Amino acid sequence: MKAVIFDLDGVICSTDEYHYLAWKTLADSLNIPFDRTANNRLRGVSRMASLDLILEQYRGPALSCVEKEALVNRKNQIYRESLKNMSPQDLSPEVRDTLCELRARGYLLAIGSSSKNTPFILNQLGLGKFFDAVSDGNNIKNSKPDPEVFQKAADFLGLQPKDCLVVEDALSGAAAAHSGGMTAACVGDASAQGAGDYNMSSLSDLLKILPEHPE
Ligand code: B16
Ligand code: MG
Repeated sequence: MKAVIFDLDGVICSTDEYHYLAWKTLADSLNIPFDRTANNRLRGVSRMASLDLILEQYRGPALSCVEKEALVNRKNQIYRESLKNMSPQDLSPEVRDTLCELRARGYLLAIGSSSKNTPFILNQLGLGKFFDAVSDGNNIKNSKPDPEVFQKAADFLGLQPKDCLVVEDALSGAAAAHSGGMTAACVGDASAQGAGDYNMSSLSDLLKILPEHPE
């Protein structure tokens, strides 16, 4: 491994909870049952694909594309509101120390996130210029489980997929890594479901998986 490509929401930061709360507000307003278990299906999935998953339980009149667009915009407004107060203090010491140690060992570090809010979140966390490459929802056509976001991250780093370890909390993200020819180390829901080549109890386990020097 020469590089580590990190998912953002649910790996670098806990914005997955803000996604959940924003979708929950929207689902409640449409009388759609939605809970944390249902939310796990949305991890790593694009905004519109997430809405489509939620609408599987919708029993109201058919929605037009314009109405669906308005719904995802509303969700994003609620979500962005919760990001406003994020600061570098929201970066956990474990995440910060793990990133710094991996960099000190000589690994390249990248982001591979489905989120179009990635640049804003990285800036809020004080990580705007930290990563060697950022591939996110703004530079892809196909969201996870398609491997595009990770393949672009590897391209940006000038590396082959086999040189990259992907860190993910989503089943869709682990599947994306595998179909892109990459190894997956998982935390959270994806780890609990055994989706990774490595299923970690927390992010700092990366320091046990990856050798002291890139090979
Ligand atoms: P946005 P990740 C994903 O980010 C989230 O897991 C998923 O819940 C969200 O719908 C998707 O980004 C799009 O996010 O609405 O901010 O563009 O986990 O790939 O970092
Ligand atoms: Mg995630």
